[in-house]
Amino acid sequence: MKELLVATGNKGKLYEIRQLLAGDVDRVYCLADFPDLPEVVEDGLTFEENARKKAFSAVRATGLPAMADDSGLVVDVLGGRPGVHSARYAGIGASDADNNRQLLQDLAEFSGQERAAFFSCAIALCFPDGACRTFCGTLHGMLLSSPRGTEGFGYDPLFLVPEYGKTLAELDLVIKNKISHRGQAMEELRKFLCGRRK
Ligand code: ITT
Repeated sequence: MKELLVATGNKGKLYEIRQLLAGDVDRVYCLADFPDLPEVVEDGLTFEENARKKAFSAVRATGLPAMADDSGLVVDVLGGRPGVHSARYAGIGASDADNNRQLLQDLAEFSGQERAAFFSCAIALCFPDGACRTFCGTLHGMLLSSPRGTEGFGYDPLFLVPEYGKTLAELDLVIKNKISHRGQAMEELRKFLCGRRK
């Protein structure tokens, strides 16, 4: 693919997506290249809905093909929260540290299997002609009661991947990108791009 706008304001996501796109797109643009794009209200009920909203808004404003990622953490014992509200769990403008603190507080009374959770990611790839495809991925794990590790972003320091005995913030990005919700969705997207080239 010649050019693609990655429509995310989240630096952690952008870094991961750039690594995952390496070699598949000649020119990757990001939102910093288009400072005047309109804000998107993320009021969809699903990750997929929000991803499409963000990607289409970027396509309309720039005329470029665009992809957007909507993702979050889903915790059964919290009724699926923070879910689509993961970025603002502790309130509008909350930092990753604020959200992690909120999560630990809400999970304080739960232990063992009750602390199971999964990350979910939907990536929408939309084109100026109105075509749009979405790709999804999930990663299951357990939530710790204190943070571990310094890599990654968001809830990574609390999210233990049992197969590795490490949190996502303790894993190398190469491994995170191989197993993560985002990595899986991007793998599907790359297969789609590969199919279009044939
Ligand atoms: P954009 O909408 O601009 O892409 P955002 O951070 O607002 O950025 P989302 O609405 O999709 O994005 O919220 C995703 C939140 O879910 C993110 O802020 C993290 O708190 C969490 N999250 C998603 N993927 C994650 C990952 O791989 N590791 C840790 N936390 C993650």
